[in-house]
Amino acid sequence: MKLYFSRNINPRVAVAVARYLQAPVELIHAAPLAPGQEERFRALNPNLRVPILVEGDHSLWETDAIACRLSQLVGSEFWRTGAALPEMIRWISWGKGNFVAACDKVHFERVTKQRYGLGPLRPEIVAEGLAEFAVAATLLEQVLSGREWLVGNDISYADFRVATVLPYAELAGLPLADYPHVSAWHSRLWQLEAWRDPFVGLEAPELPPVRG
Ligand SMILES: N[C@@H](CCC(=O)N[C@@H](CS)C(=O)NCC(=O)O)C(=O)O
Repeated sequence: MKLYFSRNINPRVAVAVARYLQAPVELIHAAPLAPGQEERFRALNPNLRVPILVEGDHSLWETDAIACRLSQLVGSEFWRTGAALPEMIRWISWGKGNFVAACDKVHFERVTKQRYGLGPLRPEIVAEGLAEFAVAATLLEQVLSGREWLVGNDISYADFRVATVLPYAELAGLPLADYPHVSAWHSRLWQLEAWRDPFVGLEAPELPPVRG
């Protein structure tokens, strides 16, 4: 089984899941948008994005689906299967539309665009993202003041998913320190090598530097 990844934010989550679960996958760096790669990767993912999990002649894309499959493969409750499943889906869904979306809006302007030369930073979009970050982080701060993890008493995929952009928080200038419970939660995640350094030992070129 092969998991194609790059060092960008979504594949980072998928690799972290694979490592955390010690899933039996071969981790292979890929760049589906690079010249000459399109034809090969379009067959695996018509969106030309990573991560992609290839199992026999079946390819699965979307980080959440891959996390679900890997957890299923190793028989873990990291992806909840019982009564807590709706709760986990709630956080994945909220994260995508709110906290991760806000982080990503700022990260895209300040980091992704500057890495790949995708045009000048738009200050009004950064301001909008920071305002949305404040709203979402305030909610998260309240929730995490009463517990260590988002779902029940143990870590779940929801923690990885909601934290998608946080490894790049400093680079993106996200004011995480203003939210001590959110910071403490991310510090707990950071204690896991799989989250802190998912790419350790892998052959994978560094991302282009952030310019400007
Ligand atoms: N919704 C998809 C998004 C996948 C995506 O946008 N992947 C980006 C990285 S974050 C990508 O493949 N970019 C090209 C690359 O990294 O080479 C998911 O959750 O997996």
